[in-house]
Formats: sequence, structure tokens, C-alpha cells
Amino acid sequence: MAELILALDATEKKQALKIVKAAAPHLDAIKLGYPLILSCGLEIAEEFEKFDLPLIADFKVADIPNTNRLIAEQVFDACFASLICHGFTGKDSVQACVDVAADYGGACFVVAEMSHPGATLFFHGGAAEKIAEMAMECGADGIIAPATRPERTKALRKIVGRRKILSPGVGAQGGDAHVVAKIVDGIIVGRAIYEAEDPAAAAETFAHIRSGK
Ligand code: OMP
Repeated sequence: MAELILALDATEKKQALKIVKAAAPHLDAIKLGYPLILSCGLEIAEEFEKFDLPLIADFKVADIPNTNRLIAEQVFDACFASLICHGFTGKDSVQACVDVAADYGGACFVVAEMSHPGATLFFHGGAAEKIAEMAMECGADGIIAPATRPERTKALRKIVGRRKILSPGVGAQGGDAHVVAKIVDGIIVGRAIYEAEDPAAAAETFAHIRSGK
């Protein structure tokens, strides 16, 4: 059983709200990132409060510790429940995000391996495993690992144990929800829902992963 997280990368506020209004009954969380927030501002987060779904800020934060801290504080001040940061920046940078999340009672997820084809160049060869180990040492709540490579996500599960794995790459990137839902705690789905003619119906097609059937 896994949660369904909508990656809301629509860039138009009215459209974004319409999609969430329709799909909300079938969702467990909403992930907002650069496309929507650069278009509408961080304050758009307030507009989603009425849906009573946790908000994940996907800024893939990847800077020095002090800058990471400043970014994380902005995110949690804006009432997000979780933050996604990169792990390749190293332990001190990740720790800054994890510490701010903890101060606010929020969660921090660290990208261990990305889902797109080009990600293998730098994330393979031991890097993803190292990042996952470091994320655990920092006390992160979990990692991001690819639905497009379930065998890799399975390997990373051995490192993170019961901590959470959120997995993007289902649908538009070719990942199979059936396969990956058995390995992870949440699947992240964007275009397959927000670009669908009927986003509610599209979200409902993932009901099986939420019910475990
Ligand atoms: P779709 O490919 O449209 O389903 O969207 C996937 C979402 O997950 C987008 O918001 C991506 O930015 C995000 N994502 C990945 O696709 N791959 C990753 O490795 C990491 C993320 C992420 O951190 O969410």
C-alpha cells in the first residue's frame, strides 16, 4: 500500500486549483515545485489549505548549509509539511534542511537517485547508496528514489529500512505503479493526472495502490 502524491506542475493558478479540487478525494498529498511557485509565488500554498492535504515543497534544495537553512525556513513558514532537498551537496547541507524540518515539526526527504535516463551518469556507481546512507545518518524522514528503476529503489530500501521512500516516474516517465507501490511509501504522479482530460478519473486509476489491491 502506498500513498498517491500529485506533482502539481501546472503553471496557471486557476487550472492548478481546478485540478486539485477534482482530484483531491483520490490524493494523499500534493507536491508543489518551481513550475507553479515561480509562476504564482510561495503564497499559493495558502490556496491549497482548504483541501486539507499535506503539501510537499519540491525545491530540490542544493546549496551551502546556511542558504539551505534560509530556504527551508521560508518553506515551513509557508505551511508546507515537507521539503525535498538534494543529497549530493553533502552532509552539512542536508543536515541544515533536516534540522529546520525538525524544528517546525515537518519532514525532509533527500533525493538519493533521480528518475530520468540521464541520472545514471552521476547517481550510479555507488553515489545513490552513499546519499541514502548519509540521509539516514542526518535523520532525514526518507528519500526520493526512481519508479523508473524499481530494482534500484529496492536496493535503496535495504539502506533506508522503514524510513520512507517517495517515488516519482510513474506514468509519463514510464514507471509502473503496480510494481513500485510494493516497494515504496508514496508514488509521485504528475502529468498522468494534471494533463489528463479528467484529472479526477486519472487519479482514481491509482486507487489500487492506495488500497493495496
Ligand atoms: P511526471 O513525470 O509528470 O509524473 O512528474 C514527476 C514529478 O516528480 C515532477 O514534479 C518531477 O520534478 C519530480 N521528480 C522526478 O520526476 N524525478 C526525480 O528524480 C525527482 C523528482 C522529485 O523530487 O519529485
